[in-house]
Amino acid sequence: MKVATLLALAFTLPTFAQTEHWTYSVSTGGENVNWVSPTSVDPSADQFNYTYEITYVAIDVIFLGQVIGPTDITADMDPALLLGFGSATGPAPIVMMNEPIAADADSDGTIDIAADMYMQLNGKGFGQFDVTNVFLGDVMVDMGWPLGWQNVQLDRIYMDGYIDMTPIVISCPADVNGDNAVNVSDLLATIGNWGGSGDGDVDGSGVVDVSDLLTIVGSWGPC
Ligand SMILES: [Ca+2]
Ligand SMILES: [Ca+2]
Ligand SMILES: [Ca+2]
Repeated sequence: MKVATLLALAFTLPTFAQTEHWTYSVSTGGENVNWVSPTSVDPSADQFNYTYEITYVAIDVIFLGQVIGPTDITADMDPALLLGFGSATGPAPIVMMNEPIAADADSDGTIDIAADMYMQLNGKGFGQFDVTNVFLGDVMVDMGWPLGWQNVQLDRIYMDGYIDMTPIVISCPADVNGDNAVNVSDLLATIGNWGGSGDGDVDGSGVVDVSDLLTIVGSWGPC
């Protein structure tokens, strides 16, 4: 048991590639947005962990022929739309967001703003943010004293944000200690952590048990 414990301490976790942090700053006056990240990650990774956030939303409006803005409306947005995270099985493409939006911000019974928001890691490993079918209508806004509430035309919407993407490569899950071979060391490690979680849980079921042992035996040899 003591040997197995020592081995367990020496084990390495699956290879976590570096997280790519991609920032974007896009806007649309009705035209499509097709943003693509400047760098890519390995599209063949086994798993992708991601976080995306839209950190800033602002609008320009037209009132009496003048463009007014941008006005920050981030705080008025649905937080569930602005922030998302998850984990998806590779290979890419994976879809992070697929949201058709249609809002009646001034509650007058007509849609003021609509768009299809689509965020993915594309098949080549690049982050992609597409905003299509953009509709900018008119909306009642409080222009402040002395103008008060006025009907204005939405002219442009701005969105800034980021995507964090971490590709995870598990080249040989039964290789518990990461030495590129499945052998007795991996077997001992698994037995040493029997009934536990983490090291030796090669099938990712959350517990180290006989199915992990069978997987190791079935993957015996070099990776
Ligand atoms: Ca409306
Ligand atoms: Ca090994
Ligand atoms: Ca297991």
